[in-house]
Amino acid sequence: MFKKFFKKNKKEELKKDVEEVITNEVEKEESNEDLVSSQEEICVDNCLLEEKKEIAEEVIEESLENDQSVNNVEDVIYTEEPKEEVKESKVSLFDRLKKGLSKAKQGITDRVDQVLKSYTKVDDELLEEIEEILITADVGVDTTMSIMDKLTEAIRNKKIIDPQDVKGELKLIIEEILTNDNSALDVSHKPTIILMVGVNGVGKTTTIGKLASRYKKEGKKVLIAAGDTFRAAAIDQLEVWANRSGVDIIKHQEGADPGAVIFDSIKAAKARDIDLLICDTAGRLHNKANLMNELSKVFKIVDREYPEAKKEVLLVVDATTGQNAVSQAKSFKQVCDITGLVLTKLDGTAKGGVILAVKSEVDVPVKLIGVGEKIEDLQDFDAKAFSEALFG
Ligand SMILES: Nc1nc2c(ncn2[C@@H]2O[C@H](COP(=O)(O)OP(=O)(O)OP(=O)(O)O)[C@@H](O)[C@H]2O)c(=O)[nH]1
Ligand SMILES: [Mg+2]
Repeated sequence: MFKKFFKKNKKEELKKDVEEVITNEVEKEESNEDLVSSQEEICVDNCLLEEKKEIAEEVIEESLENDQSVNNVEDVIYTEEPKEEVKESKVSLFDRLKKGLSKAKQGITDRVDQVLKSYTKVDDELLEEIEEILITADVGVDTTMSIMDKLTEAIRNKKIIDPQDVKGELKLIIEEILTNDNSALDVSHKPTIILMVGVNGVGKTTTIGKLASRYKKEGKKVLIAAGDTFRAAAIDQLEVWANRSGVDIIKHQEGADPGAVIFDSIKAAKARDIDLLICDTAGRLHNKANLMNELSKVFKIVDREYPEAKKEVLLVVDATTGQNAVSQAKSFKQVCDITGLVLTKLDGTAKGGVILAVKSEVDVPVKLIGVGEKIEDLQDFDAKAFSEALFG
């Protein structure tokens, strides 16, 4: 009894020591920012430090369990290296994001850098140039105006006189616009149904394939529904993704009623005790009104037949279409209860600023971003990592 109490106290004490060493390391890392490390390196290093902390805590726990003493926590922290694959996954996710955003970086931050370098003081002319960059990067007029108001205010309040300090402020404002408490795609509820909507060609089917594969790997029972019965080959295309990710698909013939496909899929999901049902929908019908009517019917069926499921309606928009993405989001919002946005093809455009316009003008959180065609190129949206990648 006494021994147990002693062990518990010792464990808490050692964990506190670990926390202290790691916090010091993080602070050291961040204060080095301008000298030796890029933002990217800091972010990666901080992930690794977090990993080191967890490993050290595990080692301490195990040692105490086996009655081995731990005299120096630093020895544990610096000798136990994170596993290679952990290092690899943390590094490559951020690298992928950075690589995927390289065009957007050229279109926004590299241009801002050039402007800031050519000025010796912060004046109206400099601000006008930044405004122009934002507009041409598809940030949208309203959002640009709001960013510029905030930037001017920050410059005034913080008495910024060096053009180089403007970049940091701009980064903070952009991060704030993109931050949303609800940005994580949460599929932990059982069952969850995801309805993927959006006009043709934006990346709905590809995103479904990527998500199915991700959640299957996480051990979930996933089913996909071929709700796009309009476009020839849409069903086959989804089936290819289903086979690739090893999940089942419910499909009807081309031209069938999409409502019936969704109805059958829900029935199958219940019978097979599915965790996650992901439904494809058509991107194009004979006209826009038809498309919206059909979607409304599908939503009614879901509400009626699957009330126990948590519903996620993800609107997919293609970043390369610029301001069109904003108008699409606005019209879909009128008929669908959109719970999140998926912005695809960010890797293919220098005008990545559209993410700001969509987020602030439509007021729906961006939950996922596509930065390439590979499965790993669909990432959970993280405002901080996004702005680090864009500005770093
Ligand atoms: N570069 C890049 N390409 C992407 C991304 N997401 C999707 N694509 C490509 O975009 C094209 C269209 O994708 P689909 O998934 O077929 O689009 P959809 O919305 O299902 O289109 P419809 O079925 O016609 O309504 C494909 O060639 C995809 O490989 C991305 O994040 N980056
Ligand atoms: Mg499709």
